[in-house]
Amino acid sequence: MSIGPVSGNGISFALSAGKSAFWTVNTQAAYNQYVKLVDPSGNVVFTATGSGGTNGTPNQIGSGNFTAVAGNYTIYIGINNGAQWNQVIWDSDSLVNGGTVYYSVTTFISEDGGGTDYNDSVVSISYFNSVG
Ligand SMILES: [Ca+2]
Repeated sequence: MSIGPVSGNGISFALSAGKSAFWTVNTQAAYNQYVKLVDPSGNVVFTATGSGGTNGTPNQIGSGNFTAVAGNYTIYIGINNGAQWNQVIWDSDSLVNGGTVYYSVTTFISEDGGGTDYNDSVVSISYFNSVG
């Protein structure tokens, strides 16, 4: 089972310190989606906004990378610059072989309205265990 549904008004989670994390946000929604990631010190790592993709091909509204630090990150997922918060299902998972973690990803999917299909935005934050 995954976590949620929970409000997108601030979800706390941790990343492995020192990893080079890369993120993407995709939408499949008519409403203007809003995603903001805040680091443990309160600095905004990224903000992504946009709509589209309702034809079935998700619309990527942001991507990038950052170096993860220790502590809890907070992600906000909603619409219209945070005027309303989406319902979010999320989880972290790793690809492991022989007891070694090679790759980890935390994924958040959200629902922005009265639907129940959690297909309005998806955020992926992932990293290889090794750099280089
Ligand atoms: Ca939906």
